[in-house]
Amino acid sequence: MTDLNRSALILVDIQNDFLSGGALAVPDGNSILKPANLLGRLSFRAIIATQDWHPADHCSFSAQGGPWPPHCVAGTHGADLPFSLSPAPITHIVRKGVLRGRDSYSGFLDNDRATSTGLDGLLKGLGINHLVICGLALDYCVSATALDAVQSGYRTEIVPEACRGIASNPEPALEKLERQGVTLRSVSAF
Ligand code: VGL
Ligand code: ZN
Repeated sequence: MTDLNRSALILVDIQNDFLSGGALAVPDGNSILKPANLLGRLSFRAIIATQDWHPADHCSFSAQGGPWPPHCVAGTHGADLPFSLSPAPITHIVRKGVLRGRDSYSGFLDNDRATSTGLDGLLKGLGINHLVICGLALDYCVSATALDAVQSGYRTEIVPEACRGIASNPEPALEKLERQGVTLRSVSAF
């Protein structure tokens, strides 16, 4: 059992719109809920949920020329965490993509790479040096968050069974993450 005292669990964008029936549903996304809830029972120093949290006219939406259907509009059911994700252990919420003109796949930095969400400062303030990351979508927000975590100096682990991607084959995303210094760790290895 690892000492989780200086570790945080990062639950990336586990939101209704990325789950079954949502506006941008990730295939098989609901199967991450059970392993994510299991991880949430471990004694992490912090459990941080990121939320994609867009204004209704966000630049990433197709009506504004962006790549995605409207999703995770601030304050709507689609942007909420699902009831099936046990909210009790979540200690902090970090919202991203909150401004109309810029998107943020990573939980750390907006896609312009210039503006921070505040997550790094939050973690540093808590004395955290190790992150365990899971969520949706593996090939977008989970990957971007994990790569920034490595860049920011955290020991970074991904739990593959608690992630699903928009692409059906997770291997390319997982291989890229491993090449960049992310460790893959199964739920059963905690
Ligand atoms: C995401 C596409 C658009 C994600 C967010 O959470 O992976 N993907 N916005
Ligand atoms: Zn988004």
